[in-house]
Amino acid sequence: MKWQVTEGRTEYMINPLGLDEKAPRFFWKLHADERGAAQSAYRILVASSLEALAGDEGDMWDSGKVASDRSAHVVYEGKPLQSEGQYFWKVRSWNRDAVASDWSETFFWTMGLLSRDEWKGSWIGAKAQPNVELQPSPYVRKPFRTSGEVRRATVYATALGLYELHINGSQIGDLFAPGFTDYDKRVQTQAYDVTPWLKDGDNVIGAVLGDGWYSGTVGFLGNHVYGERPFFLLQLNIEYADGSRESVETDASWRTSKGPIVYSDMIKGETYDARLELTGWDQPGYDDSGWERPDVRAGYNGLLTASIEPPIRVTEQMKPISLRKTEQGTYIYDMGQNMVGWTALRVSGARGTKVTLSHAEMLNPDGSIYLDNLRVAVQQEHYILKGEGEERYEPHFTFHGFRYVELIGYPGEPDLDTIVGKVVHSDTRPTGSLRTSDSMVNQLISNISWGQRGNFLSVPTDCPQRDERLGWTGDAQIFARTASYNMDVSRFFTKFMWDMIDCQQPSGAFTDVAPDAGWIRHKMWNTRLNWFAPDNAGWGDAGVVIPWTLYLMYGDIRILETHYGAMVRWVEYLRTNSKGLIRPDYANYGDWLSIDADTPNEVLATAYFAYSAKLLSRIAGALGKRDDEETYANLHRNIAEAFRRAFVAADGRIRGETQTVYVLALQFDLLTEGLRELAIGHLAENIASRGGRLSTGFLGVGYLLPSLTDNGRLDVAYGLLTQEEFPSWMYSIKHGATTIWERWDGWTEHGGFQTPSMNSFNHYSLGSVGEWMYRYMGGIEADPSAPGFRRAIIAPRPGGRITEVEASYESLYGTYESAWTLDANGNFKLRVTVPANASAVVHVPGIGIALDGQPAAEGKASFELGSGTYTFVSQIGG
Ligand code: RAM
Repeated sequence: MKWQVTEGRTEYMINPLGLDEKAPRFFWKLHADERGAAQSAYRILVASSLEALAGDEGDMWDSGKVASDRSAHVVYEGKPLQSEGQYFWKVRSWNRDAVASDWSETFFWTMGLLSRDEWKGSWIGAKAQPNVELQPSPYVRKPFRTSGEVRRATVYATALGLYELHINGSQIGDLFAPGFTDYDKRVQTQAYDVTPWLKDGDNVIGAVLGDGWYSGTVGFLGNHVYGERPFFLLQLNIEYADGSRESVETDASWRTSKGPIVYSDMIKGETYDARLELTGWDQPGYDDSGWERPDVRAGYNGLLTASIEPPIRVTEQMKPISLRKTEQGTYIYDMGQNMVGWTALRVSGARGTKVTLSHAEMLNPDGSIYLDNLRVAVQQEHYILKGEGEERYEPHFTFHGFRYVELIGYPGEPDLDTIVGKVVHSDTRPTGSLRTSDSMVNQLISNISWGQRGNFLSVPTDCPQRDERLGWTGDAQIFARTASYNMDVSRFFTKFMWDMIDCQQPSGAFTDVAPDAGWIRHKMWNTRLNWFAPDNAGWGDAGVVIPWTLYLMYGDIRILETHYGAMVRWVEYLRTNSKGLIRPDYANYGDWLSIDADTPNEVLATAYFAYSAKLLSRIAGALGKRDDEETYANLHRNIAEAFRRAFVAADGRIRGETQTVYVLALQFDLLTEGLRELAIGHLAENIASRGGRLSTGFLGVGYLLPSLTDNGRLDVAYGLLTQEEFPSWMYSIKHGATTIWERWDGWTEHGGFQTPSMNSFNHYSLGSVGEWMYRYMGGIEADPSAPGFRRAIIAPRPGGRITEVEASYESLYGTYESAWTLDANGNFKLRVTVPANASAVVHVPGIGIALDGQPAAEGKASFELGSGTYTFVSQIGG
C-alpha cells in the first residue's frame, strides 16, 4: 500500500552545489508495494530556507497539485533563482487511486556565481619559468581570519590547468579539477561547501597547481597547447551567523612557492622530491616569508561555466595479487586487473634514496614489463625519500593505464602491502548489471565495464596509457549506449556534447576529437598529423548520436533543444559536401581497425550520412518540429535510394562486401524489403566463410549482433559472441585480457604484439557489444516512444550456450530487471521487474506461455505491464 517518494534529484544529481542552470529539472523515484502503481499528480515546493519549507509552503515555488504522471525532468518554474541561492525542495505524489504520499524528505541545491562580475579575484600562478618542458607544480597559499560564527562557507574555484584544493591541512575537492574543456572557449568551475573545514580565527586556504591539459602534454599534441603555465582562480564566500559576509579571493596578496613536485604531467609522469616538502604550508602559523608574490594574469576571455561533468575520484583500491623479484633486483607486481589511476607507495629508507614506480599493461615474453606501446608517454613516478621513517606517496596530476608495476630502487624487501592501486575515473554511478551462466561472457562484461572506468576521465578518452588519451568522438558514439547501461553518464555526455559544440567548425563539421586541444586551430593537421579531418564518417556523427542516446536513455529533451541547430548544421554540412547524396571517397578512418576487411570509405560515409539524417528526423519529431521531421525523413529516404543505386547490386551484394557494409545498410535502413533478405544472407555467408568469425572494426562492431538478431540470425549473433578463435572477443579473454583491446590482433599467438605505434590494451570501442548484451541477451530495451525508460521493452533473446542471464538497469524511475533461465528441455523462465510509475511491454519467447502461473491466451506473447515483479514460463524449441 505504501506509496512514497524514495529519492530526489536536481539536474540528475543528489543535492548539487553551484549550479548555473536557471531552470533546473527535478527527478524523483517512487515506491509502491502493490503492482501497477503510477502517479496521477504531484506537487513540488521550493523554498529559500528550511523554515520556509516546514510550513508546507514554498516561498520560491509552489507548483500546485499538477495532474501528471511525470516524475522526471520536471522543470522549475518559480521565482528567479539568485546567485549563491540555497534552495530546498520536497515533493508529494498522488497515485492512481488519489492516495497521497507523505512529503518526501527535503532535498536541496545551491546556485553558483551567476555573473562574471561576481568573481572578484584574479587569476594567479607562478612567475614564468625559463622554457623547460616539465616544470615544478606551484603551491599557492593565503592566510585569513574568520570573525564570528560561520553559517556557510563556499569555495568557488577553477584553474587554467589543474588545482588541488587545501584548507587548514586537509586536501578537499575533486581530482583533476576543473576537467578538460577547450580552455580557449570555456572552463568549468567547481563549488565546495567548506563550512566544516573553517576554524575560528586563523585559517589558511591554498592549492597546488598542475599543468594538466592546459599547459602539460596533451596526447601526441605536445605541451603548452593552451598556455604555458597554470593559473588559479578562487573565491571563498563566507556568510556569518549574524548575516554579514566576507570573501577571500585569489589576488596579488597570495604567496607562491615551488615545492616537492619537481614535475607532474599527465603523459610524462611525476617526480617528487620529499626533501623539498613544505611541511605545514596549508596550515596557519607556517612561515611563508620565503615565498614569492604570484604572477597575476590579465584576464580570461572564455566562459566560466558551472561544472557539468561528474567529479573525478578514486573509486576503488586494488591490492596486487603477486610480486616477483627480477634478476636486476627490481620487483614486478601484478595488480590482477588492467586498471587506470596510479599506485600509492609505502617506503622507509635513507634520505635521498630514489624509488621508481614504472607502470605497464603487459609483460614481454621474458617477463619484463612491456613499455613499447606507450610511445612517448612515461608511466613513471620517481620518489625521492626524505628519510624520516615510513613515508607514503601518491602522485598528483598524472595517471596511468597498467596491470603491472615495476618497483625500482626500493630500499629493503617490499611485500604485497608496499603498493596499492588507486582506480581513478569520472565517478559515474553504476546503473547496470549483467551476469550470465557463462564465465567467459561474464569476463567480457567485466572487461567492458573496466574499459569504461579506465577511459572515462573528464572526457571519453580512447586509451589511458600511451601519449594519446583524447576524446575521440567516433569511439564515444559507438560506445555511448553501452556506457549508459553500465553507468549514469547523463551529465558526463552532456558535458562532452559541449566539448563537441566548442569544436564544431564554421562549416558545420563536427570534429574527430573533442576538445580538439588546438589540433585544428593550430593547423597541426596540415603538418605533423595530416591524417586528421574534421568530419570523419562515424566520428562527426557523434554530434547527433550522443544527444539522441541521452534522449533515449534519460528522456532528456533539453539536450535535443539546446543542440538542435548544431545538429542541423552537421547534416546540412554533409548534404553540401556530397554529390548526388553520395559522400566522397577521401582518406578517412573508415571502419577503423577492422580485420582483413576494407569497407570502402564512400559506402561507409554515405551510410552514416543517412543515419544522421534519420536520427535528426526523429529528433525533430521529438521536438514537435513536424516540417523538419518530414524534411529529414525524406532526406534519409533519398540517401538510401542513392546508396542503393550507387552501391547495391540486384543480388543484394553491397560494394566492398564486408560484414560492415551489410550491417550498416541493415541497421541504418538503407535497403528495400527484398534487398534486406539478400543482404542478411550475404552477411551470414561472410561470417560463415570466415569460420564463424567477425571482421568488423570500431563502426561495424556496434551494429553487428543487433543487425543479425533483428534479421532472424540470433544463432549467428550468439556464435560470434562466444567464438574463441581469432579474431573474437573471447580470443583476448582466453589469453588473459581483463579489458577490451584496441585491436582484435593487439596480441596473437601467431604474431605476438601488434605494432607498438598503436596498440592499446584498454580501449572500449570494441566493447560496444555490451549494448547488445543488455538490449537483446538480457532484453532490457528503451522504448523511443516513451523515452528515458518511462516505458521499457523487455524482450530477452535466449540462445547460444547461455542458459541463464540476470540483467538489471537502474533507470530514472527505478530498477528494471530481466532474469531468465533456459534448461536442456527448453523450459524457459523469466522474471521481470518494473519500477513504480513506469511500465513495460514484455515479449516472451516460445509457446505455452504462462504469467504468474496462469496460462496466457493462445498466441499471446506480449504483455503490457505496470510496476511490480512478474514471472513467466514458456517452452522454447523442441
Ligand atoms: C586511434 C585510436 C582512436 C581512434 C582513432 C581514429 O587514435 O584508435 O580510438 O578513434 O585512431
